Amino acid sequence: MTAETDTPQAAGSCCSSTGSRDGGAPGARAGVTTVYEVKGMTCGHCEGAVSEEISGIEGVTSVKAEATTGRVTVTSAAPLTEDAVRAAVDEAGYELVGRA
Ligand SMILES: [Cu+2]
Repeated sequence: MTAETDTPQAAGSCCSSTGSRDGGAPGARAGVTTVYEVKGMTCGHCEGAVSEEISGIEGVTSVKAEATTGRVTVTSAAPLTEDAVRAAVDEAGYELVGRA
């Protein structure tokens, strides 16, 4: 029962060592945050599975999944298509309901 999520964010640091997947625009650090509703998550493993798949979408910088609410907060450099998110959620074995 750990509440650990796999978010590679160093606390308060501007120099994270998470690699440089987006070699593009250093100005677009704020990005877009969208909350989605996902059906079927029941525990931390579910959260992890969903987070991992959505993290794989190009441009996604942060994912926070909550099984208790069914909400997944996604931050990305640019707006994502719902199809891309749906495909990722589907890949993880859950169902995207839509935007929360
Ligand atoms: Cu689970």
